[in-house]
Amino acid sequence: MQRFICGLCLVVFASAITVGIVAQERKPAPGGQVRKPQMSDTISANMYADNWFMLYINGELVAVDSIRFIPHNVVAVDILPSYPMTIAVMAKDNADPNTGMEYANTNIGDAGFILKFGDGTVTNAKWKARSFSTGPVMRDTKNPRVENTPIPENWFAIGFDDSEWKTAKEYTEEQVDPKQPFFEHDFRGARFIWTDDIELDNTVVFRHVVPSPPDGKNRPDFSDLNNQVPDGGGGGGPPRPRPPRGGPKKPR
Ligand SMILES: [Ca+2]
Ligand SMILES: [Ca+2]
Repeated sequence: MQRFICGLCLVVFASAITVGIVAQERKPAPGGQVRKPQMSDTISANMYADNWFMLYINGELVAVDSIRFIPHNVVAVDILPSYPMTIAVMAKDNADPNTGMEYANTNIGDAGFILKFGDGTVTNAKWKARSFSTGPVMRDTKNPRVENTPIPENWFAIGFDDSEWKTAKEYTEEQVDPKQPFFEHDFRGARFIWTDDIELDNTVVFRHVVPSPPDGKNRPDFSDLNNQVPDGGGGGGPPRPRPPRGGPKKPR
């Protein structure tokens, strides 16, 4: 009987080894194995818009200014870079959609946008810029009106053709007059940009392609991660039992 049990143990042991080998052989992912990205793979992204913006990177929505118009704020987020990196920003000045003016149609407001990423990407006159809403036309504040151009549906797409667009114009810090949060974040080397008319152009789209990391640092590309089994396996094990909702039932 004892010999029989030992024999069974050997069979089970050998089976376990075989299963282990098979599991090891199945581990590599099709198309090569990558490690899971860490926070150390991310870079910071700092943006300041006078007055509001939304940011797309490689066709995906990455950040939306959390404050519609005022107070002026900095939006700082972590991003996982992948190159070439297509950046598309829609920025808006605080302006009434019917008059192009702000503060109950008493003022022609001015605008401005600046961005810096931790890889050295900065806004400057190399970016493309186009206005899609301008007003008050001819600076006529007595009879203010706005001229709108339809914004192309795929303005944020990687392959969008902006070859006919003009480049952005750089503005000085004095011209834009950023408020305090701007000075609490790193924007060194970045320039404020807008179209040629920082007062009347109220809805503007910027586009820029970063072909490779400006700081020259070699970074893994995690953009295809969802199609690979990362190093260490893809799952987190079986799902944990969840506590019942609402707690224990009360007696009626
Ligand atoms: Ca304006
Ligand atoms: Ca403004």
